[in-house]
Parts: sequence; structure tokens; C-alpha cells
Amino acid sequence: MATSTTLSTTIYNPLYECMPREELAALQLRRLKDVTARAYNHVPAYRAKCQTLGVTPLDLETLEDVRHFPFTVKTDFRDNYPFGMFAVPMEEVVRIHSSSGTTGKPTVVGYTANDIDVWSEVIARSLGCAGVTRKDVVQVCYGYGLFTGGLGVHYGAERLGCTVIPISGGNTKRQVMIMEDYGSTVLASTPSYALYMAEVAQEAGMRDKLKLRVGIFGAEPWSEGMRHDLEKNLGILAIDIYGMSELIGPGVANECEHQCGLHMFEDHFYPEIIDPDTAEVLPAGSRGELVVTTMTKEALPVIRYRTHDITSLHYERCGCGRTMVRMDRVTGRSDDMLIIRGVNVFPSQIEEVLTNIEGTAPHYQLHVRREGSLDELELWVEVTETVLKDEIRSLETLSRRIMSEIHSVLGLTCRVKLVEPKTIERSEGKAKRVIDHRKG
Ligand code: DLL
Repeated sequence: MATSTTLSTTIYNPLYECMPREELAALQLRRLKDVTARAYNHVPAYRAKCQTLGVTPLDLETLEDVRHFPFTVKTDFRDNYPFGMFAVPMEEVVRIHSSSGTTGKPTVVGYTANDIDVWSEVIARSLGCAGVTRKDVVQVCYGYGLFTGGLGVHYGAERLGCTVIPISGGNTKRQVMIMEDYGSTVLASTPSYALYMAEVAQEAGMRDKLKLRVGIFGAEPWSEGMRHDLEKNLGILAIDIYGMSELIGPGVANECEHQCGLHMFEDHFYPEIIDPDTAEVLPAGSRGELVVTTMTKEALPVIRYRTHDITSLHYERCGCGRTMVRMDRVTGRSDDMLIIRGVNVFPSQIEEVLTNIEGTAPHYQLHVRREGSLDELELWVEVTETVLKDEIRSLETLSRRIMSEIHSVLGLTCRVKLVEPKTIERSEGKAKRVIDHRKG
């Protein structure tokens, strides 16, 4: 029998995620006391907020008391740019990441060596949830650099003991060639980029030569329909991974093989759901804005961060045996939600409709314009090659069907512009789905 010549480096222990909930609650309370004290004592901007509300870490006696603490919001990072939210001296910070900062200054996040260790652990758990093992070859196509996706997944996959291909995003033909030549079994990328890679693999006649079996997709909203397409086009199990830079990066929550919500790693992240308008905490199961406290982060402890992501939390035990809460797929950010003639629209809702209509490709763009005093939505949708060849079915019928489905699901009238295959720009990272011409 062949024996391994190297020792496993993995310290990943799946049993942690099955901890009884009473034990978890006791751990959370201890950690919440620590983290509120750390933020209060070392982050002047957070202490000032607490003083305005008249709370101190000593007021935290039960888990419910968290709701008396002030929220942290994106502008806190901007107002204290670049390092003012850090709770440790810079000599303890071993890594910096930041958001792209397309509007205004980027959001800067920092990590101590211990933070990197926790991050690797939660990513290793995420991959473990998806059934990935040290026998897998993980092609990391999330961007490496200031974006958290590439390096985040990289360290966690190494922690699990996988073979990692740190290819980053871009150069799609080469991605597919390497996927085949190096025998990648796991693809980690945005779902929109994975779809593009599938298209390129198909065109190059390489689809059947790939050994992929799992996709770890996140960093942008995606729909069940898109999951179906990715699973079919790549022959994989498509798994949802959630995270954000301010909280750590990817690895805050991840789906297991049951694909029924994302398990949040509640020993490190304490979740609440609030009404985005009133900021009231909502009961379990309600849909609202996710608020997260990072309980173990040292360099950048974040108390009650308003993520703007809309979801709900479910505490019933999952079939996989994990006890940690499951959050629903994030359909979009409250600040990315479009309001068109009074109707709230998330691009992912449109995607869900399109993926159920035969003849359309899941490549689309929403163009919003103001015409007179009214907002107009024009939906650009790519059709498939088969539809173009099909002489019986008219394009007119297809666009009427799309309009009618969107109207029945969203109550919104829109115009539909069908475009030829491969006209809509492909993304190598987060897809740009909305072009809002109202913003000039
Ligand atoms: O996107 C971290 C990440 C990298 C997550 C790789 C998953 C995989 P940010 O650039 O700070 O961080 O963007 C965070 O992206 O607030 C959500 O709106 C969105 N997002 C992230 N994951 C998902 C997901 C990374 N699975 C923002 N589904 C978040 C829907 C997601 N939206």
C-alpha cells in the first residue's frame, strides 16, 4: 500500500461546526465581551460612538445586549482612512487588503498573524463544507492583490492541504488550458467568470477533458438558475461562498453539499438581521439586512457592521449535521437595489427569470434611463445560437415572453433588447450588470 511521504499540514476540524448551540452561545458571549472591550479601548472612533449612546463593554451581560451597541458603517472606514479603525499598532499588522474604491477612498482592512490564521481556518472549513479535501487541485481565479478573494481562498486551500494553482483572474484561454493540463478539480471564481470559462472551454472542445467536480462561487449575487447552468455546463457541484472585506474577506459563510443555505461560522462571526429602514432587530427567519460582529479579529474588530446585504437566518439543524446558522443566498445589496417607477428590483431577480426561459443565455445587462419624468428599464439579453438558427420561433415571441415573465414576477414593465451571442462584455471578476444612465 502506498504511504504518504509528507505529513498533513491540516488542522481543520469539522467537528467544531457541529458544536451544541448552548456551548456556542457561551463561547459567543465570552468572545463578544472581549471584542467590544478591544474596540472600545483601542478604536477611538468606536469608543466615541459608544459614549454617545452611553454604553460600555460592561453593559454586555447576555447575547441580546449586543443590540444596544452602536453600528459600524462604511463611512466609519472612510472617515478614519486609512488605518484609523485598526485596534493594534502597525507593527502587529502583517497584511493589508482594500476595496476597489470606485467611489471615493478605498476601504482599508488589516490583519495580524492571528487574523490570517483564523481566515485560513474559516476558508478551510468553507472548502470542507463543499466536500473539498487535500486530494483536490484548486484553481483560484479570484483576483490576487488588494482584493481579498485570491489570497483569502489561497491560504485556506493550503491550510486544508489542497494543491493550489494561484492563477488569479484573466487570460481565459490559458485558464482553461491549465485547468485541463494540471487536472484542476475545484474552480474558485466569481459565478459570472465561471460561466465565461465554461463558454471558452466549450468552444475549444475541452469541456469533456476537464476534471472539475466542485465550484466555489461568490463575491457577487447569483441565482438558482445560474447554479443550474454552471452545474450543467461544467459538470460540477456549484457551491456558494459569502464574505466581505470589512468582515475578513471570503469565508464568513459557505454552503454545504446539501445546498440549502450558507452556514455562517458563528464562533467567529455574530449575525443579526435588522430592518434596513428602522434598524430594528428582526426575529429569526425574517428577511432584512445582515449585521455582523467579528468576534475574534484583532487588527480590525468590527462591531455590528451594516453589510447592506439582504438575507435571512435559519437556525434549524441542517441535514449535514452542522449546527451553525444557515443564511439564505444573498440576492443583492440594499444600496444596489434599483427603484424603477416605485418597484424594487435586484438584478439577480431578473437573472432568475432569464435562466428559466429557454433560448436566452445568462448574459444580460440592465440599462436604466430617465425619460421625461419616468424611469425606464431596458433589458439587454443575449440569445443562444440555437435561437438564431431556429426559424420557427421568432425573436419577437421571445422578447414578448421575457417582458411578460418579468411583469408577472416583479410587476414591472420593461423593454427588451435581444442581442447576438457574445455581445455583452464578459467579466473576469465581479460582473457589471447595471448601467444606470441616470447617474450621468
Ligand atoms: O467579495 C469577498 C469575497 C471574495 C466573497 C470571494 C466571496 C468570494 P468585497 O469585495 O468586500 O468582498 O464585497 C463584498 O460582495 O457585501 C456582497 O454584496 C457581495 N457578495 C460576496 N459574496 C457574495 C455571495 C468579497 N456569495 C460584497 N452572494 C458583499 C452574493 C456576495 N453576494
